[in-house]
Amino acid sequence: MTMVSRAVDKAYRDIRSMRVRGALDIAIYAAETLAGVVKATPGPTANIRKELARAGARLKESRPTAVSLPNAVDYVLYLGKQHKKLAEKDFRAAMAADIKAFVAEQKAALSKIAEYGSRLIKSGDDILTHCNSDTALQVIIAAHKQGKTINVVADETRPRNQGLLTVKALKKAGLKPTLIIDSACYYHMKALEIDKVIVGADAICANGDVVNKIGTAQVALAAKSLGIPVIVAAESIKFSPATVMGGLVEIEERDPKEVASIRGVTVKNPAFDVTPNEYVSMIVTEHGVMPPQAAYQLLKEKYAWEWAP
Ligand code: RI2
Repeated sequence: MTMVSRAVDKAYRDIRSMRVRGALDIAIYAAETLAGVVKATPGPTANIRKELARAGARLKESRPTAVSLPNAVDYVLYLGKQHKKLAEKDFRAAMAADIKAFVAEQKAALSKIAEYGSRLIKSGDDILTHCNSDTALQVIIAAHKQGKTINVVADETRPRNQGLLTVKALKKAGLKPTLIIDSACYYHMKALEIDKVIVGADAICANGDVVNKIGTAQVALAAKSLGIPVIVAAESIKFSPATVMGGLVEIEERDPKEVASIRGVTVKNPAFDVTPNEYVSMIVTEHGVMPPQAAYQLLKEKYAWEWAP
């Protein structure tokens, strides 16, 4: 194994094992891994591009659902195509600068979403969140930093209990979160008079349907029945250009052992579900707050490079 393929293999395993997780973080990690490929692969330019394509394909295979991952990889490969006429040294420099700019753009998107999303939160709000979305958390933390009093309820999010990461992060930020079991969502929505549900996303489809951690659709359904708005916080890197062409987002099926191991019992463990757009009140992106039905428009504007000949 070469040094390059060892680094790509490590990134593949880090994402697959969820050592690095969260839709935005895996996109950034993939882009930075590809920057490393550009730096370490011997020239000429055509050879670096060949290695990039190989590494990109491998990284895309690590997890199937969060569309931010293939979007980041495809963008880096597109950059490679844009710079293909450059000689080796210039190619490396241009790619390094462009990938760095891409990563900075993703981080700036997160800050913008925190700013826009925080304006939707009022002092005194009771908020429920599901799983562990850094983007949703940054919205809540930004509102907290503005001095608003917020009560946050996080559900456990079985089977990997990522709600625990959420309450720890909120506690660290100075909030006093409440942890509940997944099946107590509806109960607490009523009992605590939840004002808003705020979640992240792994993929947003062209029609505004939201793919997020398993259980999100149930939470949204319960919220809808109680008239509670569901706010999705997601960078445009999580919008799926493939769905414009009729593609479907693959739902990751994880090891049943994460749930239980009982001889003779079939255990199913899908990691994500699809919340239909009618259960989503709004999506907060770095381009502003929009209804889910505007996803198509954002995709057409933002992903023109995907369809470029
Ligand atoms: P951020 C996560 O997936 C969760 O489903 C979370 O809601 C979503 O990605 C977005 O995460 P996983 O990697 O990018 O935990 O907002 O399976 O952090």
